[in-house]
Amino acid sequence: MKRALITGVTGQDGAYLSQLLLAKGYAVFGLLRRSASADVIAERLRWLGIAGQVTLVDGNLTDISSLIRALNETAPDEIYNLGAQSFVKASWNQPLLTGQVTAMGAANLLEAVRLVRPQARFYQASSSEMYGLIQEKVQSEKTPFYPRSPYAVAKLYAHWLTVNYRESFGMHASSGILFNHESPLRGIEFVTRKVTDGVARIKLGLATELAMGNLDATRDWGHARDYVEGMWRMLQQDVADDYVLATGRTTSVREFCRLAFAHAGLDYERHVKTDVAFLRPAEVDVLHGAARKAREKLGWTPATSLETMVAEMVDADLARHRARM
Ligand code: NDP
Ligand code: GDR
Repeated sequence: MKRALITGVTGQDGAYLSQLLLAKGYAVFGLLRRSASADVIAERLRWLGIAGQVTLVDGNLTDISSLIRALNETAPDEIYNLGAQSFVKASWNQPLLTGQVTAMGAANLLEAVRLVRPQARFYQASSSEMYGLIQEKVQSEKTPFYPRSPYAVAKLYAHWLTVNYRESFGMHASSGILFNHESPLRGIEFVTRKVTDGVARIKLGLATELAMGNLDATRDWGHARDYVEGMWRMLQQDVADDYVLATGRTTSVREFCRLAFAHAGLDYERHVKTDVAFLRPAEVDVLHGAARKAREKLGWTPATSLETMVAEMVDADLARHRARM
């Protein structure tokens, strides 16, 4: 039985990745940072019905001693570093924390792995945000980076350190440059989930308006369930490498709103307002990925269309709100 350790196990991707690895017969361990709200800790794992099957290990990416202890305790064959301060907008208000967790956290983990579990395979959750002010119309592994937020700068450090540990120490360390991926388990502050939750509240008469930021930004949105499959495939290769995962379709926030409201029989133009509070000091206007390498080398293609995902997310938020009424 293979053993996997996931940092960020309580997040969106951690939950779907746990589900995938459990279905493949892995023993799954998840790093859990201590919280005062212990009752909501495993909410996403519970939502997928797998909370009891993931063994949670105490630790924090900012504390290398806890990472060394977790690696010794769990003896993983595969390590997935998904833990991060992952909300781009918050990274301007908490740039140092973002650096400590998202950049130095990856350094702590890579170093702990090198010291106590060098034979394990390592996955780093890199991001399309690293392309930022895009240098090519469609972004691939060869596109130069131009990060536009403290978050993206931190991710770029972690990305290059992963490449460097592979090249310096021969570690099986891969970096997945993933474009935005969403699901009903997406954090409520991210745009897609904010919209689908807003649609549900308006549909059920709990609200009338939804205040949004830049509606003209475009993103290449896929489903998290498909993307965790790509992460796993990267670690099954004989040789570690870096891969883009994307759908190859880019859609504006405005169009996402239109689709989500329409799924509930609503007209977004009647409800969506713009509010400068949701604008960012520097915006990433367009992201549009090319996942050709992943398709050719990993046999990976995204299975879920944007329309199917929007419908799943709106329906899940309607069900959540109805259950509370
Ligand atoms: P989430 O924000 O849902 O989850 C982040 C996870 O990191 C949570 O489990 C959180 O724990 C954990 N975490 C935060 N700080 C620490 C810390 N100091 N020590 C240990 N764990 C910590 O992110 P996603 O699941 O959406 O994304 C997973 C990873 O992939 C992230 O690294 C993200 O930056 C990256 N990424 C995501 C993309 C996307 O579109 N979703 C695209 C590209 C990259 P807690 O529950 O305690 O807060
Ligand atoms: P992003 O995701 O910054 O791409 O990072 P987010 O959903 O927060 O924003 C996407 C785009 O939507 C615009 N936008 C709004 N965003 C939010 N959150 N709230 C709003 O009201 C709103 N209105 C418009 C934003 O300006 C932006 O252009 C996500 C995270 O998961 C990262 O961790 C990950 O690395 C990248 O995706 C790939």
